[in-house]
Amino acid sequence: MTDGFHVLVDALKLNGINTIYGVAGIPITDLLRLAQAEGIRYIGFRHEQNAGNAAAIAGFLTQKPGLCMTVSGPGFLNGLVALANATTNCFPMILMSGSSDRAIIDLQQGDYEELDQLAAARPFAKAAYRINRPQDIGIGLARAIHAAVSGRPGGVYLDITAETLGAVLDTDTAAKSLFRPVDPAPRQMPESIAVRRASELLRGAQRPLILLGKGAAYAQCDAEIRALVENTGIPFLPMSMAKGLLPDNHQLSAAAARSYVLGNADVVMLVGARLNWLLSHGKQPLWSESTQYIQLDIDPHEIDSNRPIAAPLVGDIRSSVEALLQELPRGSVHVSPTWIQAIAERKAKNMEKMAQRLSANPSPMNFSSALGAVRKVVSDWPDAYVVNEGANALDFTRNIVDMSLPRHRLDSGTWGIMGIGMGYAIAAAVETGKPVVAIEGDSAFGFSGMEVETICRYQLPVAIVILNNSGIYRGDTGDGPPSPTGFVRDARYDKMMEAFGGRGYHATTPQELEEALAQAMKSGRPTLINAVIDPTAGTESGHIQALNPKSALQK
Ligand code: ADP
Ligand code: TPW
Ligand code: MG
Repeated sequence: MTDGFHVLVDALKLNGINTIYGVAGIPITDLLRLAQAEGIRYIGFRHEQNAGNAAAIAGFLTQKPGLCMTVSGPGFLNGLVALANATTNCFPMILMSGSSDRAIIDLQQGDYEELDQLAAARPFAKAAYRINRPQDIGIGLARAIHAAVSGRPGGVYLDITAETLGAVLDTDTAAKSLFRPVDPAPRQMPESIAVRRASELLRGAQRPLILLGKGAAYAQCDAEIRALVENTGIPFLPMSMAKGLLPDNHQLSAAAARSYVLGNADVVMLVGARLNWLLSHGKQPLWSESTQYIQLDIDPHEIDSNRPIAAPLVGDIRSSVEALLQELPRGSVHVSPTWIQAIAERKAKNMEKMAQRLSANPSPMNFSSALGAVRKVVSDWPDAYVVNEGANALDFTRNIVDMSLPRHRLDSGTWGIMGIGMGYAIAAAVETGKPVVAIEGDSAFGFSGMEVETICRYQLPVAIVILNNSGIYRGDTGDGPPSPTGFVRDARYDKMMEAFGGRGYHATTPQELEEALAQAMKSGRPTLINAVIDPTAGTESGHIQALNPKSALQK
């Protein structure tokens, strides 16, 4: 005889799920112990939201669903934000939570950590299932995997009852119930007529632009995407998590001329990028009314979501890009030389302006002078992963810190969410074994800061840089009571890292910051650098101040 604990661990192993991110407790503690004993890597967190974020970004990096395990009730709910964030960002993950006694839950008789988890998860997940019997574990896991990685990836909730874990069944039935799904993320070929329509539009374009999104990064067809850009000679613009798909210093990058190219392109090809708020919904004044769009996406529902799409190309990005490469041999697209010239001029001007800001040396530091130092060290470590969140801390870093490899920039993404920092950083280090630099606003860091203990416990090569302006957007400078956005002045976040045996630095100049970060990278040890930024340096809401509602009375 065997039991649900063993069957579940066997099912995970059979499916190549070799890492669990989670927090222990009833009813999953023994499950985690058994998994670890059976060779599955277990990374234990201090809060389920961070474990969930770790699983989500593991999914983005590997194309396999990242797995987060939590206890019932509140532990499950703590993980739910991460599940919703994964779904919003199209990252494949599975949140698996143990649940209490169904008979008691359904009559609301007050069980320990009682909650109807399946119902609570449903609106936030791509799919949600419950396993009620040990002989269904194999099928339940297969359904979760299919849902997480097929089509547009997303977060899946898998409820596992305490009763199922403890239930016994004979080993023969158990063995027969387990299997590995065949081809859970099948290729989806675009229709040839759609490929021709898109190619024709590009061939007729004067001022074309390729806009790369994180769907393109997820698809892991980096060489094909690069060939498409280089063969056609079309300038490209990466969304933040698509940075590095082609290096930021690539000649065809239009990143330093962003508003000019968005406002003036005649044909824009969206590759795994949605026309959401991050692209002003394709609306004026950022965009021109006459721009025509080609959109490569795996999800047909995405097409025409914000503006009519002249040439939709529904399929997986690898297949669609391969088909376009066939239709568009070198020399078949005629990009106007004046378009290239106009972009080059704007780039040169903006890069010159940025160079001046980076080399200025105000005291205290501002975002640009601090990030000028960070930028140098990151360029010396091209295979390091960059995690980034905050408002000004996010906007300045995205523009200043160049990426040169695909999928190496992990940030607040589609929701603009705070709190992903330490979860993403831990999973990036765990999944890749590479060093991680987490560039954090002081507020952003606070949402997951307790995980510095986790980073120290597993001795991960994570260097955290806190751009510490003493508050959300800015710090308080007067003597009154704390404002809604101000924090304790002169806070020493570096001491948090020291509390758990990591290395802390306090940096007040770009030179100190650069030396500390270079040292951290060389050591590969858990490090936190408290970079002191002028509390008046930031702007409200960073670059998206216009999204703050204004009273009609003020207008
Ligand atoms: P960004 O924030 O970088 O603009 P989004 O998250 O808005 O990117 O868009 C990513 C898009 O990529 C989603 O619409 C998703 O459906 C799509 N996508 C994800 N994976 C693939 C894939 N393998 N093939 C095609 N499209 C994909
Ligand atoms: C889960 C709202 C957006 S940005 C931000 C908050 C609280 C923090 C900005 O301060 P920080 O950066 O990190 O110090 P900086 O450089 O501008 O000072 N709760 C969640 N998500 C979001 N986006 C918020 C609140 C917010
Ligand atoms: Mg701040």
